[in-house]
Amino acid sequence: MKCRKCGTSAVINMRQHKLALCGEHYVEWFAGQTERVIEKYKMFSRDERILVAVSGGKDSLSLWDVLLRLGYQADGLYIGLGINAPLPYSDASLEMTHKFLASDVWRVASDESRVTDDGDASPAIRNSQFAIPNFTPTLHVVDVPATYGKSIPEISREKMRGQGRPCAACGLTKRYVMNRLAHDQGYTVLATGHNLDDEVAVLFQNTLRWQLGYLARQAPILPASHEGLTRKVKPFCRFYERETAAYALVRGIEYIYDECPHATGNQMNFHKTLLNQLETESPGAKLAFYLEFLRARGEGAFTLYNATETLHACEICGQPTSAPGRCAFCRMWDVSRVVG
Ligand code: Q46
Ligand code: ZN
Ligand code: ZN
Repeated sequence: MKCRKCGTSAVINMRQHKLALCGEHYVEWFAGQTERVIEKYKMFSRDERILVAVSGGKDSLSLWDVLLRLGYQADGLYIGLGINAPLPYSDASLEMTHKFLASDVWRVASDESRVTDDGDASPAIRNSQFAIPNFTPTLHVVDVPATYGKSIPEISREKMRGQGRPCAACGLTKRYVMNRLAHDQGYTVLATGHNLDDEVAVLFQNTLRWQLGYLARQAPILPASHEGLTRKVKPFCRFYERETAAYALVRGIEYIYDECPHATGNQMNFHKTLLNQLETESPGAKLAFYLEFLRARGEGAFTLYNATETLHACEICGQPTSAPGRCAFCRMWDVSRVVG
């Protein structure tokens, strides 16, 4: 397979786009596509400070890398969940994140990092030059056990949430910490590395149960609906997982391959397997499912279910919450005064 642009050997063939590219042109195409998505959904501008949620995995580290190369002021947030059994997952993923920051891979040099209208990267991106001169990203680390006294598996066991899986406690804690830090540190936007496979699996799950409220809120951009909340964006929502993995590989980004041990056997992974079978039979099916959903959503198919709820300030931490009193986070963690 040859690169469509230069005829050298291709590193990836994207059947749904009928496009094969070599490493150099793939990295360029990937940055151009990311920029297009950011602009199409009006996610953020170069004047804003962006907080990228990083986990040490391929998606979040690739996202941080590409945003820096595109000239965005992107800092990182790593949340230590204290998941270190049976594998030292949290320790290893923090180490990968530090390694990325210490490496020079993200250090692009240029005073110009624009992507041209046809989606091609500027010569600056091609040459990997500094996107923002002298910009050094900050990594914020919030260690949950050190801050709140217990690891995620411990609090989950104690509160008996999530039928033996710590994911419910984990999701609630991560959402809270991200939002709180973004707000306290003055970030207007929080970017996550969710890829197309993630988004389609969630869409499939919500469709199977016709959870219309969830469908109404599933979007590449979720505006800050309330003071104290941050705009949430997913610039990789149109990339297949293999595309973000290929980007990390070509860019030489080291990342943690292991999934969180609690992800094994969960429903999301089962749905991903089903959807992969569909994709094999019909290349592009996942992308079409997602884009057609966004079209229907954009045409108002779920407007009825998009009610904006009245939020109250949590009496402990001040974060917005649906019911008066303590928010779900402060209740779960038995917080009686502001910590962190
Ligand atoms: S980290 Fe947390 Fe995931 Fe692990 S405990 Fe579950 S939710 S699986 S993305
Ligand atoms: Zn090429
Ligand atoms: Zn609270």
